[in-house]
Amino acid sequence: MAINQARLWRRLHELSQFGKQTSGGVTRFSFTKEERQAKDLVMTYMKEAGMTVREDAAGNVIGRKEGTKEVVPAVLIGSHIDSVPEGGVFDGPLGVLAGIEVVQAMSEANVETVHPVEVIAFTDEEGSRFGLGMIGSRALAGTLLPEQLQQIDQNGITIAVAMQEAGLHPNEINKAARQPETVKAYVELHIEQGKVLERAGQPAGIVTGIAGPLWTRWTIEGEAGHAGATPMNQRKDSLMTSLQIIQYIEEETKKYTNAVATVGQISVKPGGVNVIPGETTFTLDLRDIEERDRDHIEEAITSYAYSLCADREMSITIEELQRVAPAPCSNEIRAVMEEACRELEIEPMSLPSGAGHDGMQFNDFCPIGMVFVRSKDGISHNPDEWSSEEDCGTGAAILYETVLHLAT
Ligand code: HGY
Ligand code: MN
Ligand code: MN
Ligand code: MN
Repeated sequence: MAINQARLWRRLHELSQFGKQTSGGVTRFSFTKEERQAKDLVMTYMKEAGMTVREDAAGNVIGRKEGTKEVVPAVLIGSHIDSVPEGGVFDGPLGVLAGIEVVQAMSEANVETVHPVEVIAFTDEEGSRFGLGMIGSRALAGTLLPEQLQQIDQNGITIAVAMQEAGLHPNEINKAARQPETVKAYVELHIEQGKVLERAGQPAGIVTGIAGPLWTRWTIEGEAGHAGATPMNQRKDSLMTSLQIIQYIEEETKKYTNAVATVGQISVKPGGVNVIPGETTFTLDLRDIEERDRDHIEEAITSYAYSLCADREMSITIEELQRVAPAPCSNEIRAVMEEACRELEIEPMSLPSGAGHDGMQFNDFCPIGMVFVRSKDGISHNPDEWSSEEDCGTGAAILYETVLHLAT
């Protein structure tokens, strides 16, 4: 196998040092010192793989290996190196480092491709800091809206200011946009982050489509009051009302096979033990492979929430943070990946992705394909996230065969 599995494994753990927490998890948000250090190390690896390296106007780190033909579209291999808070070692970096490994293995085997091959570490795929994910892939695909750069982090810093502080020029971010004719295909290797492959005893699988995330922030405003002196029927308790809404969200979502709903953040004001919460804010991450099912759930929970707040004389605002359409993977690339699996004597297995990925931004831009490798106990976004060295090597080998086929 052309892939140097040990080198891939070593680099995965070298990269994880930046943002490493005492828990063993990784916290590496976009436009921070630790992300800069991680980007610099990725650039070093890209150079070792013989690629020319640049950073575009969105902060995407891009390595490029030329093809034998000049003006032909490139095959892009991408993923991300930013993380969630206390995330794992593999979510994102596996895809970037496996892409570099594919190119390095080709160079070392003197394999030439007709099409150029590019490896991209996209800026801020997770959205952990600003609530807007996939900033780098949106910029490259030309789907980023200028007003989205005004989204703020928990300290009130906008994406634009954070970019400036990182030495980037947000008002020039449109320069990161690529023309569709310069891209032949986009492929990504990623950990599954679920239990499907593990339960099937499969090291790797081929993604059929990517569920679309809808992120919203809900603010319920009631009335702060004395916890002891206010009878239950005279309260405007924003937290109790929020909990009713959240309960309804769970019940409604469970009616749909592939739908998932997560309230990841919640906060109350003023936050005193003996004070009825006057204001409650929570986030909702709602996803489905089928956009119309996600829409049905959104309609149902929104109308329920508005009528409950009206009954209780409370106000409610729902702010949309990001709405990404579900993305189907290309049948042609899936067939290439299935062939690659067979060449590696792996029974091809297909599965949907509940997690979002940068490839979604290329939905209307170019054909996309994704390979998953098995996640131990399905754990991810957690310090215990784990995939074996062998499975990472297998995923990289499938990626190698796929890129070789697409770029030749
Ligand atoms: O949220 C997600 O699905 C991905 O981890 N960004
Ligand atoms: Mn993730
Ligand atoms: Mn990821
Ligand atoms: Mn991804």
